[in-house]
Amino acid sequence: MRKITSLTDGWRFLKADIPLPQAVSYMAQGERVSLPHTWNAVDGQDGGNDYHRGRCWYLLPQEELAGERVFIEFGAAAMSAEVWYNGELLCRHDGGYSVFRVELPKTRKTENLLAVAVSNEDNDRVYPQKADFTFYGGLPRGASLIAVPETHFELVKDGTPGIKVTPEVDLEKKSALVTVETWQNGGVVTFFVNGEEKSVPSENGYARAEFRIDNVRLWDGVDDPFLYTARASLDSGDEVSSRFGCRVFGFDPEKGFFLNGRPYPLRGVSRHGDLKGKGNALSYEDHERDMAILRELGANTVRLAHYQHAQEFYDLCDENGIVVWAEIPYITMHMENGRENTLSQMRELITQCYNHPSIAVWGLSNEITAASAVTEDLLENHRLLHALCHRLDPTRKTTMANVFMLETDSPILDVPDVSSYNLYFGWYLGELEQNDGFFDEFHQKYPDRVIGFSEYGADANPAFHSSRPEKGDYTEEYQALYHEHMLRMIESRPYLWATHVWNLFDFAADGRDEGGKHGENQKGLVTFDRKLKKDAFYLYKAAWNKKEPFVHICGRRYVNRCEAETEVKVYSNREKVSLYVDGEKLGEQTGRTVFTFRVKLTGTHTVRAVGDGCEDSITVRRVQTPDESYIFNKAAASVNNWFDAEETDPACFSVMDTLGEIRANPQAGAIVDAMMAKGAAERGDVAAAVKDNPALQRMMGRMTMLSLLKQGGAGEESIKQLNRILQGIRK
Ligand code: GCB
Repeated sequence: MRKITSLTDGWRFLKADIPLPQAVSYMAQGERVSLPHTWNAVDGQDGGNDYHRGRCWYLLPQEELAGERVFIEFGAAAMSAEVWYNGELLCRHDGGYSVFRVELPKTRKTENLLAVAVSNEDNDRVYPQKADFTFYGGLPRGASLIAVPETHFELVKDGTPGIKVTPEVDLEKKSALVTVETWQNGGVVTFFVNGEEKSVPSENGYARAEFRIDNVRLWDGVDDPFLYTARASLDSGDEVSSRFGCRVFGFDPEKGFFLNGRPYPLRGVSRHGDLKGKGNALSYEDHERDMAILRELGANTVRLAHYQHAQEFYDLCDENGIVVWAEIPYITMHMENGRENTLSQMRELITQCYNHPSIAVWGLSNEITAASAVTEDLLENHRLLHALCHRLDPTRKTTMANVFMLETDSPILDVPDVSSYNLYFGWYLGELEQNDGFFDEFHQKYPDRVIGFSEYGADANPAFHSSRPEKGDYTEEYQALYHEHMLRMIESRPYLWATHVWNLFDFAADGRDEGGKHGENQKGLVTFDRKLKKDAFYLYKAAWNKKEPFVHICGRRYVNRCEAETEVKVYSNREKVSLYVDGEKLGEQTGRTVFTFRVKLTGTHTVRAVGDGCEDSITVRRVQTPDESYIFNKAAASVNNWFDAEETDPACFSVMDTLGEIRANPQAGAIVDAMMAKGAAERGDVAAAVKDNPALQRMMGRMTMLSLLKQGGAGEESIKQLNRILQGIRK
């Protein structure tokens, strides 16, 4: 029998990079902590990019342990760890998101001391080192002791669960051939699958058995995520088990993703595994709540970014039929000294997660060319990762999330089995329609390539509102409008094998200070504390959740409005929506997902939307002056007040023309180029990178001069001045 004891309480924590003997002598002064724990729960979420990145100690006195062989398991140690026992170094581990185990010495005393040095210091070897999310340090996924008999299943190698289950499904015959493999140090292994049992002697530490399941019940996505269990036991009494699911995933460049032989477009979100006030030290209840929100949204896929997540969450994905993109934190910047770490993190990810039926793809990297050139070293690193994935797991495909400015003919696109891009047109840069154009062009140019949309999103602080929402204003309304466009664009491109909103939840990005918040990326559809669902959440719910009838009126936090007539938008999964103002019916609409009404404002009004079996209501109020508390970027918002496009002469150039159109005219082009060169000189290297990047140049060419200027933070005078000059040049 295996005895597992969770090491939750009794730890002492020392936030000090000192040698072990000193740590031991200061132990009594250490902070009492329980696991899971991170030392960045507060400073990693409050902005300033000043959270503690260093080496700290966790110490745990232990009484004598029972059991012939005892191993310690860490759910994760972020980012690098040394495990010491009674002054002896047992192991080092690099990579802050994977499980690892080490055996304790057989000579244990009546009083023992477990000491773990954990470090999230920066270095050039262990990923991640450059990304916007907070690199929490600590022991965020707990630790436990595992006592096993002398003959036992493997525990140490790459954090293996000791059992590997491979179902091969024959959809026509409705059967599955299930191969179960185990690793152990001897004995006879008895395998149990679906009521059948087979005994096999261990040979060279390995055993395997095959089972046939007729009339197999498939793991069929959100509709019926049926799970079987495989179990293996040794005559010594040690036992391991794993759930598995029988399913077939397929990819087609034209028809997108397939589940069990039928088209099954993957439509969902990404998730970071952290929470306001807790950092990444989450409880099972936290994971469950996240899954409940994902299910309420109606998503059928999740990208678990940008690293290996807690086993509990992959389990929840298995149970809920959510198809997963799993990945390692090989992100933003390639490090020549980091190759070994990418390979070990990938080996651990696959070894530890192989049995989860929900996982469809292994992600090799994310936006790796954002801060690195496509060098031979980077290419080789990707090829090695790709080969490793196929060696460890011939059943799954590899993918990678490319940054928008990566040229589509870059040789790196040849490495993974299926491609994907992160695009933020309509947020950081460019216009919404450029997302559509990008994929249309890609699909046309590479009709044999499977392409997906791994990230898109816009930040919104639910305190900010506008009736004329604009890119960069951080309003809930712009985020909603952005996603309305993206939803339509995705719905009309079924070839996209997967699409993932960035992000389901706001998350900690201690280096960010924007949109009225310190230390948060606010692209979430739900706030960091999970308490508030932004309007855009209900847009996707209306499109994806077919089960729970609802109507949602947008703008419930946008109470005070200046206009005499306002737009009231309703998101619903019903076909017909009626709107009532102060109890009187204003109108009824038949449609899909988005229903828009015009409502006259005179005073304070109650607006109620009613669909078949559901209703919602909000209050809006007419005010004389704009409510300043709704406006984040007051300077940018004011551009709307003084720039009137109607006043420009369309026969001449203006800031309303795109950079490309202006550049096509030598005179106008020279003026704009001179102006941009001046800006470039002031901004330094960023602009130089843009200059050398033809993809970026093309994208900028499609943007209007006005939007470029606004994004560059140009003021009223300079915009007006350039407009006056351009108006003097006939087209
Ligand atoms: C990206 C990154 C992601 C960031 C996101 C953003 O492309 O992959 O890690 O959080 O952009 O919000 O800027």
